[in-house]
Amino acid sequence: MKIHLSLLHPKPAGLVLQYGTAGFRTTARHLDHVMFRMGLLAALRAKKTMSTIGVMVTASHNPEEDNGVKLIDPMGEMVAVAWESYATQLTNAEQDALLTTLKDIIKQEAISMDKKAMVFVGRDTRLSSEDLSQAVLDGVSSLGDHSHDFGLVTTPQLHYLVRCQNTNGSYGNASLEGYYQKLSQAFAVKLTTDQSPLRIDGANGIGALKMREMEPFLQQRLSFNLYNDGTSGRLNHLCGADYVKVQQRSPQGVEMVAGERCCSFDGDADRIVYYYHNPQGHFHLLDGDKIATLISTFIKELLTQAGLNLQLAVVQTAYANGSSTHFLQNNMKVIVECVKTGVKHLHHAAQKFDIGVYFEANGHGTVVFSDSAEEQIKGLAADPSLTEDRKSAAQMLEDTVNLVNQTVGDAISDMLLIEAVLAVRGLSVQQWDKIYTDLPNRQLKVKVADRRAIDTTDAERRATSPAGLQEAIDGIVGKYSLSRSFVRPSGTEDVVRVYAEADTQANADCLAYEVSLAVYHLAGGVGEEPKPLQ
Ligand code: 16G
Ligand code: MG
Repeated sequence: MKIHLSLLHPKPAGLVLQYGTAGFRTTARHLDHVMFRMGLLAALRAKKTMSTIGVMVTASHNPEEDNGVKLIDPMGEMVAVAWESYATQLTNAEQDALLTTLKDIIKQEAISMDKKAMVFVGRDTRLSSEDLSQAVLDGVSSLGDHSHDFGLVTTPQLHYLVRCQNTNGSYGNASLEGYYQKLSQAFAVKLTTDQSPLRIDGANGIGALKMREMEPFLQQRLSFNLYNDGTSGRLNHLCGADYVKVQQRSPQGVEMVAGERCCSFDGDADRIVYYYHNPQGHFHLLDGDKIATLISTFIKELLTQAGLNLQLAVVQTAYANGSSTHFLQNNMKVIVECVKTGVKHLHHAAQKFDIGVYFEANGHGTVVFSDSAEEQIKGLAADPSLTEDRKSAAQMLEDTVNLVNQTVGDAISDMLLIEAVLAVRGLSVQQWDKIYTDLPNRQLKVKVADRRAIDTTDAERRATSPAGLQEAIDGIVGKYSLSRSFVRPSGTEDVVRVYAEADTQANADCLAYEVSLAVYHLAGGVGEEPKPLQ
């Protein structure tokens, strides 16, 4: 290894960072050495798996000044959990211990160093991303390995490219053109003429750029207007999926017209939420739960129509609105599974089924098909003996398989699928919204001295420590109707998160406040005591 190259990307002594729920994420100033070292680690992972590995430089919905990095495994999924700790070790090794740490990993994983590895690198539109991705490339080349710099891409595009490369093109062509072609061909629907143009908030990020790039491939099959396209506004500032979801309001820079549907991407385009204003100007959000319901209902109906007996499940987290879970289980009769927060948990749970639809309420999600489900769908779509009805359902299922980015949640692909479902079913955004009514809910955060004081079980729905906290929450929840509340330590911020839902907004607010207070008192709250919401 040309270890001297690491001196060009020195680690600030004493700085300690943790590979969090979705990789490293912090102020861009602290990330140069991290990127170099993730280049090293990606090359090792590529040697170990004898496949191409991806490194995406992005801090998603965080402010412009931050940055981060995500590692992508051979099939386009997030890097294996066991390697997250190597990432942390390598990042935190002081300069003089870097080589030893690297050698330890090589030994522990019995990596043969003689074969050349390939690493794909991509980045978002942040100012810092160009230099930081150069640091990744330097890391790869210091081990004598090869890299391909895709430059500006969305996170899901890089996931797609990695999977294409490792499946010899059977998933698609490993180029951006291949991505646009695959998706636009699958988006074969003729949109009904009464659909107004979709308003897309690009969060002033990479998603906007890539929508522009995709436009010619869609050949006017989707009529859309792009806002916050990065030409003037700041990345994620008062716009984007996270802002819209958390603030429960439309982003700045988007002209809202009553009844017309809008959607927002996040800063690296792996999340999407929809929304509209009703005639009174009230904001209505269609989050990941609404999206999961729309997509799973569509797939379930197609399976029935096609006469295919495949097991369909929806995977959610504790944040899923209780109404959505109730609707899916009781009305749609689909299997619903609840897992811990974080895309990797949802993705793995979804892979256990023939067809797994997973979404976090925040708008990150996709559909995964087992190999056998894909084969059955493709076989049926090509069967000449089918009745028209079954044939059309089978073909629509086949288009769905090709339209979704099965590697990870993808705002562009999700948007096209949603638009296709709305068009095929002739649904307006209001009709989609009415499939079920969300329970009013509230999310709060509480600062505590050490958030590790909180331990949870049952997919984060119950707290096992500190002692007495769960009993306190149960007592408070019991005072409200249709109520539910849970607390969990954040994986991305130094806070404890509180979620509450109840029959009315006022009750959800009171419940969230009371539970916050219990956390504050029982889990070592610091700073000001939580205050009631007005
Ligand atoms: C990360 C996760 C997201 C999760 C969020 C929770 C990925 C790619 N992203 O952004 O899925 O919802 O963390 O944040 O896994 P929290 O732990 O701070 O609540
Ligand atoms: Mg994101």
